[in-house]
Amino acid sequence: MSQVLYDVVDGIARITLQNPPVNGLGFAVRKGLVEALDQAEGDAAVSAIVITGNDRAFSGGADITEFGTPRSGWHPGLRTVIEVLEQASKPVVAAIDGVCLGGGLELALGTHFRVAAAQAKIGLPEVKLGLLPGAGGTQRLPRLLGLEAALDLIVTGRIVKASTLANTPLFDRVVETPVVEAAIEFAKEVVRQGTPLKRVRDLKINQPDAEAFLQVARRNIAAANKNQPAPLLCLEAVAGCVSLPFDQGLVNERELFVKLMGSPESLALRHVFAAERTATKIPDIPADTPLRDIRKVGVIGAGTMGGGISMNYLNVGIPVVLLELTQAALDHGVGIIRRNYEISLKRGRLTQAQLDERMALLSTTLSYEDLADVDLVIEAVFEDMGVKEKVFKALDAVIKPGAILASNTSGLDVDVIAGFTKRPEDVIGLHFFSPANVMKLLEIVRGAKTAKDVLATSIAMAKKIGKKPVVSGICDGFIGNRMLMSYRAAAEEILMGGASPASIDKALENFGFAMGPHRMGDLAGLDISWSIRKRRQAENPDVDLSVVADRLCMAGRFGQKNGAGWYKYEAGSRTPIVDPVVEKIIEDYRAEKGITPRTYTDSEIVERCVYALVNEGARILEEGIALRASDIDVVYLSGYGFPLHRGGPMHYAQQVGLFNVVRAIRRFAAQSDKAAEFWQPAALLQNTEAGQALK
Ligand code: 3H9
Repeated sequence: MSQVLYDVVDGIARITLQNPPVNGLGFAVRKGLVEALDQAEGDAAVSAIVITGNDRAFSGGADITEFGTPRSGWHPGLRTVIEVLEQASKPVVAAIDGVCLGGGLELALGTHFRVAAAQAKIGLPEVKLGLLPGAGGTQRLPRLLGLEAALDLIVTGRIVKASTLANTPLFDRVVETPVVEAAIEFAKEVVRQGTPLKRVRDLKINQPDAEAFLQVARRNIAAANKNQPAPLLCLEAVAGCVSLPFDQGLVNERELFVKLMGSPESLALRHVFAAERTATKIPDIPADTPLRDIRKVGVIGAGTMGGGISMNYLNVGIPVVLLELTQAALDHGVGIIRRNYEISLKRGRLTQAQLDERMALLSTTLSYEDLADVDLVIEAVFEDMGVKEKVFKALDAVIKPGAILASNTSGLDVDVIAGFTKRPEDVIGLHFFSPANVMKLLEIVRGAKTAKDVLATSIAMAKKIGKKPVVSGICDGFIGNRMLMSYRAAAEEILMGGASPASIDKALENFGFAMGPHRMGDLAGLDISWSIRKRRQAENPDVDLSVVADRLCMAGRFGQKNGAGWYKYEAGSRTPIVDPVVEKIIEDYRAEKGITPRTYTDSEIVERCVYALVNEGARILEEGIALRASDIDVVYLSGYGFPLHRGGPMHYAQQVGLFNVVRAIRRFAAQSDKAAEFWQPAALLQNTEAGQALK
């Protein structure tokens, strides 16, 4: 089927892009567009041309799936297409609805006139893929919006509604009516009135203080984007529209685009884009699996987690019934939800009407009976199997058939939990991360008996509430927390070997982690992992789990919450201060174990911690707990602060080379007997041949 349709309506040639899902500008579209333009130019009966897509997409930009393949270089390239339409002798009008992004917007900037639906989504988001607009966007958009507004859109990649740009020269009309009809009417008007063709390249940028403005912007952008080259190169490309003639500005833009296309940062971001979308596809679940209807949600537990979970559903207009054991706990939980919304209100992210609407969707109860009609219930109570048993038995007794019963457990066996009900096929794990209304990751834990439509519905629902879902099998800690345990164990080994908490944190923060493990531990609360370790030790008394962190907890140091953990904190401050008391605890512990401390370089610290993640990730893959290496990357990027520009631990390992990773792991194993088992390289890492992708 042709990806570009051509027909003529009342003397106006209509060229319609038809390349689902989002009219990516792949080779067939580019070629089809030029052929259609040539046809229209050669047809004496055609007086003007309208280019359009559909209500989902005018175009989502260059076809990302072509990147890195020969097709991306096949002629005509996008810049040629844009040149052909800009030079057309007949008026060309873009009729824009749905998304008009990246190369899609650049295409529209090459037309002589633009008519947009008010709801259309406009932007140049290339920067989010580590790129810059490479088909004239950095030269044309500033000529229409001015330097400042254009630079902001290009550097942030922000997507805005066409209605917000209605009074700018970007659009000739912004309409509420069907956009193609409006554009055809507009084209006829242009022909009737003999309106001269407007070529954006001919416009002048009138900004006398441009150099000074760019200088300030350059400093700010460089400071805010230490690990990403794209934002600064976006600025350099835009700067060309002030300092260079149009065609040279295009050449400069092209050179910078090519440079970014080959950068490891862009490779990583493009990997993440694909990984997040692939994670929602489950091999044995067809895309057209009928979903269960979720109109009302129940949440058990009004603590921080239950409150945060509730907000996700309230935010998208789904009523929530919150259940607690006491009225006081309910009042407290509802108070926190309201306060969170009030903070958003103060920051201008929410209107009073939206706040009222969301709070009106929230109801509370002390009785399970009131959950009878919910379609999804999520339990967020204490992590104890006995407590879960009580909750799930109670739910099983009252909830209507066909409802989904979910546990927010962060590590307990979902199959055991499902076994507390007579409907294990309806049970699933929905592991939210704290704060649950903010954090994007949602681990969806598939039990042995979880029904396919329960899983499909959970994934669809996750997307609806703005989460990044990743499906995990059952094991202690699922994907993320299990990897975190290995990461922490590696950090502990370094700590015991002689490094300080602050030096470990610094090395990992320089690598790009949002926070080193000790600062992170203090933020999360050391008592939480202590209680998990105690549970593990009780389950398996032979395992020696004693770690320095236990000593801190025994000394009453639980982290930021009580002003002392790995660091100390002054009242009301979150700034970590190195504490000699902690140094003494560590030194005593090393002495007890007969360890002579040594020094660690930053790169050894990073290698040990990151390769521990990679090794555990590979085991998780081998065991089938994660479906794909890229799923593991999504987990660690969106839930654990792994540096985005490195694409996740598994992507990073492949960039370093699995051979090199395995070699380093073997070196660590050789350094002590105790370490040998921990540092046994996963078979998958050893067996994946050079150059092959981890799957
Ligand atoms: C560029 O334009 C370079 C130029 O400046 C210079 C060139 C010389 N191509 O996100 P969704 C697929 S760089 C191909 O789930 P949503 C996506 O993979 C590009 N496919 O839906 C998914 O496939 P699947 C600049 C694309 O409604 C499906 O569409 N453009 C493209 O939540 C649905 O996607 C961008 O950076 C594409 N360009 O969001 C825009 N885009 O169903 C990137 C999407 O098989 N895209 N797909 O999983 C987006 O931001 C979002 O996908 C969009 C839709 C807002 C469009």
